[in-house]
Amino acid sequence: MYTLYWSHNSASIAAHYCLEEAGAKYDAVLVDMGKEQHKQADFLKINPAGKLPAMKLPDGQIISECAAISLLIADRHPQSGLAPAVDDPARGPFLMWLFQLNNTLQPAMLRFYYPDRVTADAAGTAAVQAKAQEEIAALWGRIDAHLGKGGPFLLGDRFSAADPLCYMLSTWQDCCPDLYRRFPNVKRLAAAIRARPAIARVAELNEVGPVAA
Ligand SMILES: N[C@@H](CCC(=O)N[C@@H](CS)C(=O)NCC(=O)O)C(=O)O
Repeated sequence: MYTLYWSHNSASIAAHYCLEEAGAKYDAVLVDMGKEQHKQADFLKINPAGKLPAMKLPDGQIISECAAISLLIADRHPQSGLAPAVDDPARGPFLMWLFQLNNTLQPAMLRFYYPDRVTADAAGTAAVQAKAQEEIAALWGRIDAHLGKGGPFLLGDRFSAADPLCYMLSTWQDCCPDLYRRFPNVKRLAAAIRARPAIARVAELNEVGPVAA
């Protein structure tokens, strides 16, 4: 049994989607970011970084980082088809998308949401956000162009654990207003993911406000 520590509309959603898609047995423990519970002593014992998601494995180990959790679930539940096998030609593109989303797009988003962590100049946060928005739009533009060549998923017609991560990030639109109008192939991916029954179950639990897809 896994234990996922989650909060509404946070980076826990992608891991949550993968658990549900895999049909894994898990408990979901709400750590309400709206109430700053992720900075309180109880949760800091689980993840000293005070960030979500975190997941306890059946052997008691705790792991964080939504892409790492997603990949671990995929590897431990191969019947779910969430990840191409290590010798599958699709494994390389799969890893590339998973890492690019987590390592390039998401950090640009975090610069937008936490600009005061990037500059010591309180007057400089608006410029940090403007630059982050530029980068985020350029990254979505490249993802959209890739999806336009095939899709609806990042690996073409093959769903993988990279797609829920992409969908999750596409719902964070404060940093990229009007994303689905500007990037219609991302919108198509979002609609295809949101239509999956396992995703819908988790999305309904997570969504605290309207999320367009
Ligand atoms: N790279 C990490 C990012 C985790 C992250 O920044 N999560 C946000 C919620 S979306 C958080 O916990 N923020 C609180 C903070 O940074 O203080 C991941 O993918 O899991």
